[in-house]
Amino acid sequence: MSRSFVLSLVLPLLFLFSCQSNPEKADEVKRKQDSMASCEKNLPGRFGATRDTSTFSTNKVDHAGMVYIPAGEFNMGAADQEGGEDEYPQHPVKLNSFWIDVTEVTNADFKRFTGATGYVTTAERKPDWEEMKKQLPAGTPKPPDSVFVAASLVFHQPKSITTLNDASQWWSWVKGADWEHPQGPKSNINGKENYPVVHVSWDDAMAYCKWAGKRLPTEAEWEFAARGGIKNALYPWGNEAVEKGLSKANTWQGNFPLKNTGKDGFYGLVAVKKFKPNGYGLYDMAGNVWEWCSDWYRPDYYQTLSRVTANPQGPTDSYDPMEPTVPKKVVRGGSFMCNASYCKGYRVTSRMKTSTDTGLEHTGFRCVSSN
Ligand SMILES: [Ca+2]
Ligand SMILES: [Ca+2]
Repeated sequence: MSRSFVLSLVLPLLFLFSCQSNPEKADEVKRKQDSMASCEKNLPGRFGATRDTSTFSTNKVDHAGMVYIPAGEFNMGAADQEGGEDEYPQHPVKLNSFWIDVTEVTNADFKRFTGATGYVTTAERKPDWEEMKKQLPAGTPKPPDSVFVAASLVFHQPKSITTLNDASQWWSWVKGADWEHPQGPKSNINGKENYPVVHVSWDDAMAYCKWAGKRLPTEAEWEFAARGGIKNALYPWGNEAVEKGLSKANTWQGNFPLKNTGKDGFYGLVAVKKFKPNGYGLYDMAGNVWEWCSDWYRPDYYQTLSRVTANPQGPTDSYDPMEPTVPKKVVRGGSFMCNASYCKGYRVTSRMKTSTDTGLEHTGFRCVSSN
């Protein structure tokens, strides 16, 4: 069964918006409205059940490859006018100290994990209709069995598009795509040991963190770390626009998604540590891959935090107005596909959300530990 069938099956059930941005003021209003949705909204999730990891042995955390972030207080959320509605209001947050991985978790890291545990990722398993039903309107008929194949979402650069509001024009549901085959069954990760692992669902990331004796960062920890100790900057490196001066992050240059000039040196994913780290010594907090956080996503969460909040854990439930039936977790930092004309995910305050069972070619993670 073709991927287009799967997409045509699922996509019409959902709303099609984008987080397109535009420097023109008239479009800015629309951008802010659209930013309530996500850059990858309306794409099919994996609809898989969470895997039982209770039998995993948990390692003692190894601080090699991590940095210590001292306890502190900061203003979380956007102070400028460029953010999506979910980035406001800015509010004071106080955090305990923690350790965080210097880089995104790499393929080599993830291979050690699967080798030790035999873990099979969500993308490598067939979707489960019983789980899928929960995310679809009542009465949706069961698709043919041929739809239920192990697959994941792969980016392809289209020759033309009709609108930026339909992400299915550049995302394909590819049978056999997974972390070891990022573009499909004929691709591999040979020589890409230091690339960030991708096609990992939130469940996969949680399983890895558990095995490593670590955990996923809260959204607040992630933002605090991304800011690199600079007060109220827009990006991990400060306030200079990503396009100005030396390349600062692996993003997209040119007219997304039709043309990527590769001015930053890289068209797609790249090995970690190719750009200068931020003030805490953290690499790729902007760009390369989006990074899973532990928090559920709600666009109104910041509105509930008016006073100084200590160690916020996110809302108790998820709500994405664009896809109310689909539970979603926060992802942060943007990816190699982010561009000012479409989605400034590399802003330190930019929030995006993805369903917990979805793997994508541009989404990975890094871990933290409290001690
Ligand atoms: Ca790039
Ligand atoms: Ca990143």
